[in-house]
Amino acid sequence: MISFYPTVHTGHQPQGEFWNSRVDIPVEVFQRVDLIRSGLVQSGLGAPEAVNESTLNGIRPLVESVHSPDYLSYLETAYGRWVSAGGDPTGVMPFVFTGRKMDGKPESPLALPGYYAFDMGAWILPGTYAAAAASAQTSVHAAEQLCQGHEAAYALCRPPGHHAGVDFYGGYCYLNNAAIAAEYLRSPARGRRFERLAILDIDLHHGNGTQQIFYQRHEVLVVSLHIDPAIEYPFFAGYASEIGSGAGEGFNLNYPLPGGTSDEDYLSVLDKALEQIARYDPEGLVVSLGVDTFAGDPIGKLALTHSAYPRIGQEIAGLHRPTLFVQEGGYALQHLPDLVGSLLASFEQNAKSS
Ligand code: Q9C
Ligand code: ZN
Repeated sequence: MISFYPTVHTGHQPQGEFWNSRVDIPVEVFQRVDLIRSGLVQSGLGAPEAVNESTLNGIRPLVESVHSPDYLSYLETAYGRWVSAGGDPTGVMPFVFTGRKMDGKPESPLALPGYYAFDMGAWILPGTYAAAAASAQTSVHAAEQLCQGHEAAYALCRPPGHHAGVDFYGGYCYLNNAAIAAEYLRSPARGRRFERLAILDIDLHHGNGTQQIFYQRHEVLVVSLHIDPAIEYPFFAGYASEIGSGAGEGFNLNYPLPGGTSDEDYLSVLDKALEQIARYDPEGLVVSLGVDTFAGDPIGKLALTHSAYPRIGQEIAGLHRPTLFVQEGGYALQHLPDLVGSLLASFEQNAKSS
């Protein structure tokens, strides 16, 4: 399977994440990229191609069809403004929040993170914007391959994207790579077009950013399987009652899962989700591929075993749609090569043989 990875991402290495009254050791580490790269090779998928861009040059209008220009220029300038205003060089992070309780828009660079971030876990460092831009470029390179006639492609994105919305960030995510790729597929610079699209999000966590971006639209069906937000991050979105609104009503489907969900239970819910996607009959599919559903994941609470992942790949292949895989989470470092590699290899095998 043709695949791509970003080279400019190691300048983004937050030293921590606020969680439960502590600063936790980060799990979204730069080593994830090289580990997954080796998994692709070991699984016989071939080595991914390097993406060397570190700006949004060439894709800015596309990215602005997902994120607001105001938000993008904030991300780009946040670290410099923070430090000039006396912010601690450890990283840009919010400590007073807007939202349901207050909705002013401050100008202080020390307050702005609380306007754009919804949690204290996605710090902004000097290299964060370049890394996020490189990650978005990676997803676009992979999407291009579908427009040029490939049946599948994989974007090894880091940082991940599905928690980032039109003008907010959080959950290790700054730019929504899957949403950007989806917009590219819907109106490519050249080649085949995929106007009716489905996004299937199988990361452990609910993709609240992706949900928000497409909530009022029916041309992109968003379907997500994730741990019940009543018990796990992101807590404030991902409930089954969130079905889309306006023209998008009925085009957002959430499947919250109980803690400890097993392979069999997960696969039967995935089956239902795929049936819904088949009914929608999209021209193409974008998979937000997180493998933090694995039992051994350090922050996960589902109980999938290794053998679930090839089965997931096989089930997705059964849709018979041009498919773009975009990497999201997954933090069990020693297992990442196998989890990602086996899912993609099984997808490829089953897509060919049927
Ligand atoms: N101590 C993604 O998987 N914090 N984001 C978990 C860790 C937030 C996950 C607690 C998890 C965000 C892309
Ligand atoms: Zn996740």
